[in-house]
Amino acid sequence: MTDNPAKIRISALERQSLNDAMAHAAKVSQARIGFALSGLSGDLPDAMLYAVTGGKALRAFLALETARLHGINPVSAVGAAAAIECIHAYSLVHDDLPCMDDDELRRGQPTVHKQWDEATAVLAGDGLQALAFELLVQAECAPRAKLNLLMSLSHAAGVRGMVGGQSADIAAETAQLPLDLEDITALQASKTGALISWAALVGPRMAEAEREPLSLYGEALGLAFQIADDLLDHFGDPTIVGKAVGKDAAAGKATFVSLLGPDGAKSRANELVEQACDALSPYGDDAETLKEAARFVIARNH
Ligand code: GRG
Repeated sequence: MTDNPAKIRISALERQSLNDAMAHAAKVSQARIGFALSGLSGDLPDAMLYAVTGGKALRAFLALETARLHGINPVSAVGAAAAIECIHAYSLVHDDLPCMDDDELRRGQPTVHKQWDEATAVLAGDGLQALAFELLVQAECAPRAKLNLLMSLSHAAGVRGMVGGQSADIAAETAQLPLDLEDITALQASKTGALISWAALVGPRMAEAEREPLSLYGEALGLAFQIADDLLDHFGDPTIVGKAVGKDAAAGKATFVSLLGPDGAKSRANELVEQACDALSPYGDDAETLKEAARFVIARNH
């Protein structure tokens, strides 16, 4: 995990299959984080590395693939891919804590506070959040593009995005608010959609290009992803999903499945995937791997 990703061979700007592109995104983003932590030892860096290992690396893939679509040198985009995986991993570590979802399993492994302790989990999340911005500062792009990436990531991760959405979710659950479809859509767009949308905009932001097509793609993808997550919580096998399931229904939470029913949720997810794929038409055949990713997001079993 301490390889310098600049030395990892990254294929030129050719399109790869989704499987290969996601495996590659996981490898180079983890290597970049490992390199940033090299020379450190102890529970904290170990817990940070543990937290960024074993996921699908969907967000890193989106960052690298949209950068490829815009002709960005892959080595230049690795910092952004690693940054978004750090923010995502921190959110999962904190979400699993006893004061939030109180989960013991994540990606089929003990959660960070179970493997170490709560203090280490809080600090590993904090360390990953700070590291994300360090990695982004080191990304290779024009100063104005970098400022845009930094500002938009702080919006996506913060009170206007993921943290704000998580807070609204907890408040609604605590007060047993009867959320409707519009409320849930807005809440999830912040809680899970904002990071996915940010990742999908890495390419046009680095290239200072038109953002509209990938903005539409990211929004539809983020919502489809959340509906699929609700369906996995409803129907999924915990040994395959890698975490506890059935928690939303047990807590009486309003979700896309409780509001639309399982069949309604599946057809809404299918519509969103179609919308996401349509948004990519300006990119032609070169966007086929991003289309595959949209179809994967609702077909996945973990
Ligand atoms: C605690 C600040 C803070 C925020 C938490 C995103 C979030 C907000 C909590 C995660 C809760 C959760 C499981 C939401 C469902 C969507 C989601 C982020 C699923 C996990 O993402 P994947 O499937 O994970 O991309 P992997 O393991 O593949 O990286």
